[in-house]
Amino acid sequence: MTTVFVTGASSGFGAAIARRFAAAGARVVACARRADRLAALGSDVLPLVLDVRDRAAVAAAIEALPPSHADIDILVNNAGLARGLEPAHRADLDDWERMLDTNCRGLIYCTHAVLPGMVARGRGHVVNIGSTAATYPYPGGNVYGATKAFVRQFSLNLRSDLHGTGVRVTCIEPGMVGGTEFSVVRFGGDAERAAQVYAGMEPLTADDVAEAVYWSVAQPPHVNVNTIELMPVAQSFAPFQVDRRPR
Ligand code: NDP
Ligand code: 8X3
Repeated sequence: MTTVFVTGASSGFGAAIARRFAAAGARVVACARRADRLAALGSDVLPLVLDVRDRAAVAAAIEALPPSHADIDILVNNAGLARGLEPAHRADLDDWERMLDTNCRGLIYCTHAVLPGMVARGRGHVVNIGSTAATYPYPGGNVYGATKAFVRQFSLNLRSDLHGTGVRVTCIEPGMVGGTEFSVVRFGGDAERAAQVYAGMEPLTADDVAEAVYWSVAQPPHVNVNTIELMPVAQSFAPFQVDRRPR
């Protein structure tokens, strides 16, 4: 039976990914900070209360997994967040640090703890949740987009390091996804402002992302899906901004 470790599983994509794998018969370890939300995933899932920003706690928690769940086959590094949408010159430095600590440091702590076991077993799959924000800048995206560019480049570099080990790496890069807490968190709990982000358009859903994760993992062992970028049909590209003010 496959063992899957999903970070950020108390909400949004992580909860959908945990449910998707549990429904397919996998053993799932679901990690996040909110225990009550993890418990709601049901008894098929092993809840793990963990703040991925805590380097020592991450190493200790993975070391202390029960033998039934200790050999992680699939690590889904999903825990992450955006804070603020201010231009860089007005942004809150605490917000920037929190994004770096969660989206970059948390992801490398989990990866570092899990990889040696995968390599020793000669199989495994690390799936990192990036974002279209890694590739396409937008006003106010500043550090959030930069953290997701880190996620993409780290994923590609992992592939180089893991060459010949049998361990696969995939980066999933969604555009706008509704129905999660992402925008509420970004706007500091302002649910009304968060709802405006998705007003009048049909975003992707957490289940769409979970399906992309599941599909990438379900490919035969000789296939490595490097990157999947997906967007809602209602989202596409705009031209560059040009400053035409008279000088
Ligand atoms: P949610 O806010 O709904 O979920 C985020 C999850 O991360 C929660 O379960 C939260 O749990 C967990 N989390 C946050 N901080 C920590 C931490 N320090 N330690 C452990 N868990 C943590 O957002 P989404 O599901 O929308 O986002 C999931 C991922 O997808 C993020 O990495 C996000 O950047 C990315 N993404 C989101 C998109 C979107 O449009 N929604 C598009 C592209 C990428 P808890 O608070 O209980 O710890
Ligand atoms: C989340 C998508 O466009 O809000 O990664 O940055 S976006």
